[in-house]
Amino acid sequence: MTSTLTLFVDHLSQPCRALSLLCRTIKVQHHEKYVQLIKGEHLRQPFAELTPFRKIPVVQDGNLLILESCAALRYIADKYDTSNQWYPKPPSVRAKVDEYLDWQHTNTRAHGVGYFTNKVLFPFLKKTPPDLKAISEHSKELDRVEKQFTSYFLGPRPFITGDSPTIADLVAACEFEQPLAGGHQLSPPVMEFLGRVKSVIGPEYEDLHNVVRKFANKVLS
Ligand SMILES: N[C@@H](CCC(=O)N[C@@H](CS)C(=O)NCC(=O)O)C(=O)O
Repeated sequence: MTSTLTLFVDHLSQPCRALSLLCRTIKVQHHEKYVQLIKGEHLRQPFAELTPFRKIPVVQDGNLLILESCAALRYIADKYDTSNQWYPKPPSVRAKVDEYLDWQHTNTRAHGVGYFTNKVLFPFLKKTPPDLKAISEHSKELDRVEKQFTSYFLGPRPFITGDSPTIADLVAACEFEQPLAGGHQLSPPVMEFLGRVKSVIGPEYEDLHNVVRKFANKVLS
């Protein structure tokens, strides 16, 4: 089968890493086109004509264009993961995957990005000192998110729906790695969870996360 699946990504971005890791793990043939955020390439042609939102990731599959990462993860797993592991078909299992994917936008994502942006990205882009008040507020919220993630979403299970990770776990891991790269101390259960996701994905997990870790280290040093 000739694949026309194309991801427009920058691995500094956590949803972009989740998409690349999914495609590489399920070994679907695809192209990754890099759109460098810190150079502002997402705001200029040729990328900008693809999306009115001017954000990455963008996924193109033939004539289909998907501008939201969770929709794209669901689509790719549904269409290309022949094992059905990453977006399981049973409605009751799928509901738990979707529940986390909906929750994380205003929880894990909002506060992980808030922490990273105020601590690393804005000081780099705007050459301003880090906003300590904002960082501390996001850090506090992340503590709450980590507790709720561990007690409710994981419970006694290694992954959100049981013994194998799904796209919900992949998204959770990639989002938690962002504030971790910026220096936020994650709780031991969340660190153990990241270790479990990493051991399923293999070396690609470290390769892609090293992009954001190296960038953060450079800005913070
Ligand atoms: N809801 C969107 C959010 C996408 C998003 O915020 N992307 C960020 C990178 S993680 C971006 O492109 N930011 C560039 C900007 O806001 O100028 C998704 O999950 O796909």
